[in-house]
Amino acid sequence: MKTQVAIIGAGPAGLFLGHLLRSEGIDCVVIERQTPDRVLSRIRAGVLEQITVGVMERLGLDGRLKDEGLVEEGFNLADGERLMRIDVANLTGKTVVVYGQTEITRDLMEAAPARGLQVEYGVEDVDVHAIESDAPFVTWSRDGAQHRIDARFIVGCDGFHGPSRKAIPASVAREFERVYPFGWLGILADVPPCNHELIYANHERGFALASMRSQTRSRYYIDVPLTERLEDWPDERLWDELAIRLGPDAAANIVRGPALEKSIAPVRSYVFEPMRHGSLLLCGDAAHIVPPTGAKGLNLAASDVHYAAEALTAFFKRNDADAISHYSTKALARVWKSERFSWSLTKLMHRFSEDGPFERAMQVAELDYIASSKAAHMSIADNYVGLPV
Ligand code: RFL
Ligand code: PHB
Repeated sequence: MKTQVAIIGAGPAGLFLGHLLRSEGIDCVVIERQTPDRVLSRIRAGVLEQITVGVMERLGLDGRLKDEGLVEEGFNLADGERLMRIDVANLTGKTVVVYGQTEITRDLMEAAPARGLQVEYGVEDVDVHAIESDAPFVTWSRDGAQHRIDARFIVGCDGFHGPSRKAIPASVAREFERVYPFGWLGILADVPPCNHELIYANHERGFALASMRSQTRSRYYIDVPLTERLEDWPDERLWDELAIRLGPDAAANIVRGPALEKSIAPVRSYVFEPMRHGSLLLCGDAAHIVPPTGAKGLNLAASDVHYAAEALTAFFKRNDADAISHYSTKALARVWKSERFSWSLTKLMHRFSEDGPFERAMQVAELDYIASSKAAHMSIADNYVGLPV
């Protein structure tokens, strides 16, 4: 098979890119290891910046997002008894939207056939070849049959564990990594949220987050040591812990219900440079991971794809290769800013096992500063709502 762009991975990055390229009349094929049901069963992001909403609008696939998404004008930081509201809308003139990653993926997946976007699910043994040439190709298999896709570019949208990044030679690559000593234990339940805006809480027993998917579906997290197992956390224990960590006001409004999903996600900061080598570009989690504090991961995937689609469009429609050569630098500039924000909010809102009284005093001083400074509120709001692309 021959195409212009071969895309590996049909998560949000791969599907966004496939749709954007098709809307420009560029040929592409997406290949995905999992089945559609498996892709849709992964419960992940929930908070969308303007960039992500904007991509859905541009594709004309924002109907359900507009109807069902919850527009959020602010969010809260809690520290013991204190609750600070960051008035994002008034400070920045912008808002974020609560709409699950699962729903975005479903909207993109369902629109694919009608828009001529070919997605091959259930592929195995994906390998990328000849990325330092102008004729790279991807090989894969399914049900014992071998397949090959010849393309002008390959885009790795295959998440943190995918094969694309590994194809870039170690001699040109740099990796930056911070692994945190805890994971996020999340619960999804069909109960109304305890608050109409998100609450990030730093309690002496640890971190907690109250989030939501809709007026009737809630998403909560706490941090747990990496040694913890899901079996240690029956629903009731998790609800009890959330009630303590989120504080009495939120606890009074928590409605408990059986878990629809419960999982522990590792917390990591990671950046791979460069995000392009030869004819291979990387987008989303394939190139970087942020800790979930601040909700930046999916949104970064959307901004990478925005730059990549722009560069590929310039190449195929105007014969202009400049944007391809600048893709990595442009994308990384925004990636590093989101990495910084996610890391600083993680440091501010979690209790680290290695920290002592000094580090806690630093957290209190920073929270005191935020409480008393409009400039600090502004900076947090500016980052939370999403930096410009
Ligand atoms: P994905 O979603 O991991 O998709 C990659 C796809 O590639 C496929 N794949 C392969 N396909 C073919 N061959 C192979 N060999 C392959 N190997 C892998 C995979 O099956 C998959 O379908 O990466 P993508 O598209 O870059 O999207 C990134 C986002 O998923 C991620 O950044 C966010 O979910 C992070 N994140 C959040 N981001 C936000 O912006 N806001 C949030 O509120 C938010 N909350 C979260 C999160 C991530 C979490 N977890 C579980 C890590 C909350 C959690 C708990
Ligand atoms: C979520 O709703 O899943 C969510 C919200 C905010 C975050 C992370 C995850 O920072």
